[in-house]
Amino acid sequence: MGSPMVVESVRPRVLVADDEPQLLRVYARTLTAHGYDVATAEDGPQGLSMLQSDRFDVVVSDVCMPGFGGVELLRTVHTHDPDVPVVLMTAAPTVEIATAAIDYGVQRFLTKPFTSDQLVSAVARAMDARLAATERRRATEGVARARSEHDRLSQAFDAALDSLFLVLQPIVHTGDQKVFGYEALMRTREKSLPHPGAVLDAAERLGRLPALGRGVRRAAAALMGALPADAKLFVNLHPLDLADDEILSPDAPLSAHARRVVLEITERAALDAVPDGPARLAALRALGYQIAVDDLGAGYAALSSVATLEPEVVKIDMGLIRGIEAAPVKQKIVKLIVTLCSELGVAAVAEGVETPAERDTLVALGIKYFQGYLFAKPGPPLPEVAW
Ligand code: G
Ligand code: MN
Repeated sequence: MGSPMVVESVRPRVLVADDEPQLLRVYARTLTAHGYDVATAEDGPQGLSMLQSDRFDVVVSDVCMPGFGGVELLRTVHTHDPDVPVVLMTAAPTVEIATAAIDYGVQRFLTKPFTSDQLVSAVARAMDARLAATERRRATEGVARARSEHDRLSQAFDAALDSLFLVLQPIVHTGDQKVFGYEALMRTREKSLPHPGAVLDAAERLGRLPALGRGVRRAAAALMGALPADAKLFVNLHPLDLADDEILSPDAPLSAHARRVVLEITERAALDAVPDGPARLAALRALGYQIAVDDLGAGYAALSSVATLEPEVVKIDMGLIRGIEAAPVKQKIVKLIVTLCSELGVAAVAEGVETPAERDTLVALGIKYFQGYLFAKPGPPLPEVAW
């Protein structure tokens, strides 16, 4: 019959137990010639100790042997390895043997005398069963593992949602030194999701972005009363939040404050992924929201998002800001953005400004709106601004 399958590139291991040495030698030679790695035992106890110290893919055992025979071996082998198939050889199959064998899960019987083809065929089929059982076990374990990981992440995400709060970072206008608005930044007390990126990742993997977006917008609405009346609140939006009908509902908590809210959108997942993106954007504007392109210059958010979103505000990514006083190319790019924005009547905000040298260079390039640690770190209550 067919040649044996190979498990993970090693030869399948077969244990053969029989108390007749000549027969044992014939079986071993036959199976070795068919590619098996064969070990032999001359009685039950020897076979058992080999099973305890080694791992086999198939066991072939005589039923009647001194000490104890194949049926006892069968009973113990499955306590070590439930997947190992056992082929029993017997000259005279009795009802007792057959019943015991079925109780303990025998793979098949070989009635002595049998041909070497019959032996090889029985072992090959046992091997197939072995592989199938292993496959099934792995699949079951894989599913269980994935399920428990999913459960753990889901619990962490619930805890993050329950403990979600927003900190505020001012966006300042250099000309009149007024606070133009505050960006609301998501924080949670869930330690296993230590930053907003981790919470967003979890939401994406769990398919729960809408819950997160709603949580953020509800928290943002609750903050409005604490803000100075002329300050805007900048709220980060995942592009897929646009696909959530809640955001367009006039009854949603944030809708009542829409005229004071700027929604920041990063083109992280392309906006094209949202069905009727442009119509939904228009609906947001009809509610009173303004739109900002977030992280402009950070790889993904290409200038084309300015064309797609027609924003009221553009936020220049801190990658372009960092060390700009000594980076002529960054200066040219920022200058280009400033020119573009002034022609379009869009407010350009420099994000992540950390040093006076960065600020002064940006002022010279025509930037009027600033956000960054130099001015204020995010925090509750309303952070004081250093000018
Ligand atoms: O992607 P977005 O622009 O929304 O992210 C703003 C993030 O940048 C927040 O996590 C905020 O804490 C951080 N941030 C704000 N100001 C500064 C800054 O001056 N320097 C640095 N390194 N990070 C900042
Ligand atoms: Mn932002």
